Amino acid sequence: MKKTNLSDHDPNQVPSGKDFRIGIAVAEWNKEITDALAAGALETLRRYDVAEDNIVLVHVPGSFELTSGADLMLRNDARLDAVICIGCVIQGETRHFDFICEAVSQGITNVALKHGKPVIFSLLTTNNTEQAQDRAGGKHGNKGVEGAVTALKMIALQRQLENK
Ligand code: RBF
Repeated sequence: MKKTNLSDHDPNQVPSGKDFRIGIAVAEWNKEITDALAAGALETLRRYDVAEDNIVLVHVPGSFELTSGADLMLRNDARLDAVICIGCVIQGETRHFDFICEAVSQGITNVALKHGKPVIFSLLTTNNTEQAQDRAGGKHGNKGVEGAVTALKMIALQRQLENK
């Protein structure tokens, strides 16, 4: 499976992550998909110079836990500049899909505002597995790559605005 779609972003527009420290929270539900998204994010952080020691990856059971996972990471590691939340919610026959998607999108927003740091929404919300595969290294690229690029851009913006 192709893991990146680098045409999605212009490398010249991506800041170096040389002194950035970035967390990645990965949901274990739909693991084949979330592993591919995480691989895309990791590859991208390394490509833009984030040091191996400055990438902190944890797993949480499901996407619903991404919010508390990100909060725990930021509370316990003051040096983290951002957290990328990776999950995949696939529509089923019951209403769980709506509840999980709503909780995660709202939850991630709250965690970002509470800590004053970027928390990135790399959550696939699809009708079926094929749509998820298409976005996890398939024909629509890899949303993990985009999540990593977004984290780098948001950290750079924060530093620029805070004059660090
Ligand atoms: N977590 C996911 O990351 N993706 C899913 O597609 C998903 N589907 C679920 C369907 C049902 C009916 C339930 C009860 C949970 C599902 N979860 C899914 C797990 C959820 O994110 C969380 O881990 C559990 O609800 C425990 O809080």
